[in-house]
Amino acid sequence: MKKRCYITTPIYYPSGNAHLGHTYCTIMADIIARYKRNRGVETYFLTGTDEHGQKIQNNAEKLGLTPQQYVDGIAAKFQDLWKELKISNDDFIRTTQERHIKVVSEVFSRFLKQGDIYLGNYEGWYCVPCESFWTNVQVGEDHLCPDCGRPVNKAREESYFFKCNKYLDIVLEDFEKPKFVFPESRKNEMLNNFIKPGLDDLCVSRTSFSWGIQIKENPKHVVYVWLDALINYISALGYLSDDDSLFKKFWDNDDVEIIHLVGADISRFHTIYWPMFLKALNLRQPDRIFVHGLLMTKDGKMSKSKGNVIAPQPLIDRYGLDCLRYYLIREINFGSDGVFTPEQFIERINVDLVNNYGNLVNRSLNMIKKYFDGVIPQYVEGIKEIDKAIQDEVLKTISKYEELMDDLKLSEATNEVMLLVDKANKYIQAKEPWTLAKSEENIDELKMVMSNIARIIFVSTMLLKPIIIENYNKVFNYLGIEKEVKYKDILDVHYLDNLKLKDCDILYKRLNVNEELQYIKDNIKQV
Ligand code: ME8
Repeated sequence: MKKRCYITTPIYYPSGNAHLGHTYCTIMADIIARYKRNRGVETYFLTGTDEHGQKIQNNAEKLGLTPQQYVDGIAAKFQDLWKELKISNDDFIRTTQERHIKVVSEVFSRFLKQGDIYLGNYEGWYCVPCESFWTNVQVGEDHLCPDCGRPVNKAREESYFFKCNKYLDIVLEDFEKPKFVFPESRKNEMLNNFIKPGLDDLCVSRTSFSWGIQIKENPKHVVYVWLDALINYISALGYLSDDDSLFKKFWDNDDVEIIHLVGADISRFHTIYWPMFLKALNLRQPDRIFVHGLLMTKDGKMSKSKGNVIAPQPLIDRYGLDCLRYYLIREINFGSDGVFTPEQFIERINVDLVNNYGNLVNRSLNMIKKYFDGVIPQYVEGIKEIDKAIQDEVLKTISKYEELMDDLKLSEATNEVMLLVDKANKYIQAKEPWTLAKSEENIDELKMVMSNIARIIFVSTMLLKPIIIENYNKVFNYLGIEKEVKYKDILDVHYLDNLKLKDCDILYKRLNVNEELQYIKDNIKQV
C-alpha cells in the first residue's frame, strides 16, 4: 500500500440539485477515503462543481439570472448537502474560482505553444446536456446523443482541436496496465467503441456561447467544458501556482495512489482524453480510474422527464446516514449498475443492520453484563474446534477485507464483515451461553465464548467504521474503550481484556415494512 492517497469524485454540474446518483458516488469516495485514513494512509479527498458550459448558461437565462448567480446558488446547496452527509472531503473545487481559471488558461496556452492544439473548423453534432461532440454516424438518422439519447444540435463553428493521435499510442501503454481502467468490461468498451474505430482530434473550444474560460490568444473562443473540467484534479492541488506543495505531495509523487472515481457515463473523458492531457503536460498518470455503475429505479435510468429522480434528503432525514451508506455499499455491487428499490432498502436495513450486526452487539453485551457484571473476560485460545475456528475466522476476515478494500471491491469487502457477524451469531446459538451459565464448571468456557464475541464486535465495528459513521463510536464506547482506537488494535487479541462495558441502547431500530414503503414512495421524488 502506498503512503498517500488522492481520491476524487467527478465535479458535478450544478444544473440541478444533487440527486441520489451524485450522493452515491460521493459516499463511495468518502468510504474509500475513510478506509485509507483508518489504515494510516495520508489521504486527500476532492470533490466539487463543474460550472461552465452551454447547459448552465441556458438554465440561468431561463431563470433570468446571470450564470454566476445561478451556479453560486446550486454549488452552495451541493456543499451543504455534503456537510450534512458528513462527507470528509478536504477541498471543494469550483471551476469558476480564480485558482482554477488561471491554470486552465495556462494549460491551454502551453498546448498551443507546443503545437498540441491547432485552429480548424468543426462540423458535426453537439449534445448540450452531455456537453459532448458526436459524428454523423454516432448520432444516426434520428440525431440522438449516443450517451443520453436526447436530440443533438448541429454545430458548425471555428474551433481549436487537440491532436489526439500524437498521444494515443503512449496513452495506450497505460491503458493496458492492469486495473488502470476498472472494471475490465469498461476498458473493453472504450477500446472497441472509441479507440479501435479511430479517434478524431478533440474539439477543445466553443464560440457559440460565452459562459466559459476565455482563450486569451483568441477571445471569441471559450475553452471546451471538458478540458476545463478535467483540469480541476490538478488545479485544486495548486498545480502551476505559487504554492504547489499539495500538488507535489499528492500528484507529482510516486508514493501516492491516485484514484479517480467516475460514473460509466463519463468514463470516455477520463480514460481516453484525460490521460492524453496529462501526457501533454508531462505529468504522471493516475493509478486507477474506477468506473462505478449507475443507479437506476425500476422504470430505468433516473431522469427528470420520467419523474423518477430520487432525492437523498428524505432517506437521510428518516433513516440516518449509516443506513443509507450501508444500503448503497452493500446492495449496489460497486462497479456494476444497480436498481434502487424501497423494498430492498428496508430489507437490507432490517436483515443486516438490525438483525445481524445490531442484534449481535445488543444481545452479547447484555450477556456480558448479566454473567460477568459487565466486565469483558480475558481472551484465551479456543478450547474446542468450534472456538478455534471462530478465532481463525476473525483473522481471515481481516485479511480478506483488506485485500478487497485495497482493490476497491467495496461491496464484497462489506459482505465479508457481515459474514463474520453472521458466524458470530451462529456461534452463540451453537455454544448457548445461557446453558453454560447454569453451571459453575463451565465458567471458563463461558468466559472464552464471551471474550470471542466481544472481540468480533470490536473487529467488525472497526472494519465497518468507514461506513457506519454515526454509530461506530457508540459501539467502541459501549465496549468500555476510553482511549483513541487505532486500526491496528484489532490485531491485539487482548485489547478488550477486563474492560468494563457502558450502558448501550438499541443500535438500529427495526423498520415496519409497510409504513416505511409508504413513506419512501410518498417522499423520495426529487422536485
Ligand atoms: O458529468 N447513478 O457531471 P454530472 C450513479 N460535470 N451515479 C450517478 C448517477 C446515477 N444515476 N447520475 C450521476 C458531469 N451520477 C461532469 C463531470 S468531471 C471532470 C466532470 C454521478 O453532474 C456519476 O459519478 O452529470 C457520474 O459520472 C456523475 O455523477 C456525473 O455528474
